[in-house]
Amino acid sequence: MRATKLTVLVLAAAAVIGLACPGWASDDGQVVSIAAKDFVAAGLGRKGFDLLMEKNGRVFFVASPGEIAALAALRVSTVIETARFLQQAGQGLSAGGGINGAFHSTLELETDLRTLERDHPGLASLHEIGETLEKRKIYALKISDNASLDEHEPAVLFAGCHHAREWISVEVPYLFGKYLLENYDLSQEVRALVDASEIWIVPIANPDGLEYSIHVYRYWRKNRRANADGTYGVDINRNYGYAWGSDNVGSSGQPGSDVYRGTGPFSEPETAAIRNLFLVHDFRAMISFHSFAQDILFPWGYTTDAAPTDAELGAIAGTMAGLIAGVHGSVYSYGEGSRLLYLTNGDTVDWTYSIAGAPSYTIELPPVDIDHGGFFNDEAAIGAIFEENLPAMLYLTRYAVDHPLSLRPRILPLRERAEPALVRKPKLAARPASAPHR
Ligand code: 0X9
Ligand code: CA
Ligand code: ZN
Repeated sequence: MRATKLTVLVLAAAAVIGLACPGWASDDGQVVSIAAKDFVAAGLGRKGFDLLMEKNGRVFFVASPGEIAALAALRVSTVIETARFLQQAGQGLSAGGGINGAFHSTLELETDLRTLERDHPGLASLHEIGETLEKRKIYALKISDNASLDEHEPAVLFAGCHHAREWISVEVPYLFGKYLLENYDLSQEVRALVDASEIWIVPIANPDGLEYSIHVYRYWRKNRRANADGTYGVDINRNYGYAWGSDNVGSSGQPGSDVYRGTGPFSEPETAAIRNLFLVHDFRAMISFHSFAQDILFPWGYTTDAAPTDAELGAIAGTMAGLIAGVHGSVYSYGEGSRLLYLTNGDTVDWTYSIAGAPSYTIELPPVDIDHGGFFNDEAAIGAIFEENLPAMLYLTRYAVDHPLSLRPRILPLRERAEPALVRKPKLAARPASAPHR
């Protein structure tokens, strides 16, 4: 395994301020920052720099003396940040990961999902639920007793990586699947849950975006749709069919925007794949993992009005937050997405909730803020982040098994269940147009 970014940071910083550090020469590198707009304009996203983070509109990375000289020759204004980073590292900055490091690429995930299926015949079956614009497969791992049979059991969905740069969101659902399979024979609780349900795991909803984030531009968020105006990408978390495009605050009609909603609801293969999966099974709950903020968000996203089952959504979220805090003490806030964070329309959980009131959550994984690494999780922290989410995932699965949605079928008329692309025009929510998007 490669050295974590944090190690690189500390070593680089130590070299600069003259600490004894065997094997590290002072000319090995500096932590530098460049204004994000200059970084993009100069095409630096394609240069393979060892990226660390983006903060306050600046991109931070490690550069060798030769690279610093090359940047100067390009007339890109570059600030040496090494000493400041050493101070922050001492305060627990977590900016690790490597240029994919212990995180999964799409190929690594495919290999690992196939291994899980092979090692657990009868309990795991791997499904290709869609194909992306760049012809990558979108995979769903189904975990159940008699996994190859459709036994019409209550289903739960755990998805990751709607947003390309949120690498930790791949690992938590993947590790949940691995945990269930490896503990089926060891744990009464796991066995009972797996026997009673279908647990569907889609660790990478946006494989094209993830590969772009790994190989070209670490901060890429959207998919890789070639838009009509020459820009790239649709925000997969603004392309679902409920309240799609209901205003220009919760999503954008500008193709170059990071929250571009696409040309129509479910215009993208990634959202269509999740829709087609969700509509043919009895899904009773779901979590879509994102990062970062340590939040548990529930519908609605498109309006600050309370959802029909707001009290139930909040109670489940509160229980999950308590379970998470009980593991390593991490505090995850919870509330309606539109109120706790900002308005979104066309997001995943509004749509899954709209089908029949399935309790649906966006979990924003650690870190809590940009000062603790933003989209960069230390690869050494992957296990702890999974561990703290495990009881919440088990709880939500048990809840789904115990609570059929037929108890409250009136959230949307049935005809809208049958025709998911049908958009009900919600009333516009009053909100300042300045809400920031991450
Ligand atoms: O903006 C998003 O899609 C999610 N946040 S992220 O930083 N991962 O991009 C939040 C979606 C949750 N819904 C609402 N906040 N309404
Ligand atoms: Ca089964
Ligand atoms: Zn996200």
